[in-house]
Amino acid sequence: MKNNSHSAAIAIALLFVGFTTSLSAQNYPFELPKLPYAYNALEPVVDAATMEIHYSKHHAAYVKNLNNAVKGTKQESYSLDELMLYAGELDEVIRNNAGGHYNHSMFWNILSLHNPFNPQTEVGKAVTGTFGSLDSLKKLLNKAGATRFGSGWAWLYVTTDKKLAVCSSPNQDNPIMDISPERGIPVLCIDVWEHAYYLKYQNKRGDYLSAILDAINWDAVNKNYTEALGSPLLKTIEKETWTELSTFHEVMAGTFHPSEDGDLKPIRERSGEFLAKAKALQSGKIPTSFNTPEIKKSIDDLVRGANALNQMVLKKADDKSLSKKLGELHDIFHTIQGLCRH
Ligand code: MN3
Repeated sequence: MKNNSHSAAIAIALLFVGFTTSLSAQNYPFELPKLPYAYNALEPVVDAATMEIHYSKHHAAYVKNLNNAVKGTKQESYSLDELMLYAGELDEVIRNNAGGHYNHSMFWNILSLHNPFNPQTEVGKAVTGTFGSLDSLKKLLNKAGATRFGSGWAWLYVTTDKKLAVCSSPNQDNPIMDISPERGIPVLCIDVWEHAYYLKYQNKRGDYLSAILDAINWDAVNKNYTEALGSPLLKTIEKETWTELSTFHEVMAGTFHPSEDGDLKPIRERSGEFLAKAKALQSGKIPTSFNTPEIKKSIDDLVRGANALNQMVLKKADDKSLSKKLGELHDIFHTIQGLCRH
């Protein structure tokens, strides 16, 4: 569960760094973005009829269904980023349509017949450095799209280590989503749903992929790439994928919040586990952005405190002292975790 403080924290974070990517910062009611070109602009790679149906029917339906699903729910206060970040907790209708809206909005923007690959740009250097050449990247994207069973997407995305990587996703999922096995910020996407190519290419998904990979707007991809590198969303994903932190967080939430209501039974039962999870946090790999002297010190303090807390439980300390100690540890934890989502 979560409260508005989390939304507020993200909003402030976005404001603070001047991250104004219109798509990510979007809130309910969501709107169909204007198509940045005419329906026939990508002929002969994408025929005008496919483009018109894809944009004005399919994408428009994702936006409409998303708004209908969100209306009157707590998710009215979520940004589009948050709907994807916490997709696993949300209604499947919201997950599918939020993904559909985000994915198609990016897709229209990264297509063009007039903005070829430039090895001198930031993304150009990263593509060459990571994959060896544009051709190697195209082969990987082609394979990712061709081997995705059923409907889905092929992705080029920035990982939490700020590297480029390729993956595919089913349905309308994408790497921002918490349910995705590959996490990061997408910079290029290819729709491999049949509705994206069937009129012109019929069942020949490989032909469609080869053609569309030659119709990428590399200026737009470069912009997506440089924005992704500095995006607070990437740091959020980095934190969310810090396994030892979320495991510790689970024990903290399950013991501290009952103690606030005067129930010390959970911490009395779980103080050993609490200490073990704090030690796991200390010995595990700290993600790059969080690997600072301050956070390392907080983790050390947390382990020391968890040890003391465990000793107090073993010596059957009274509720008041246990509650005080747990409160101190919760404060320390928050210097690592930032604002809680519960
Ligand atoms: Mn589509």
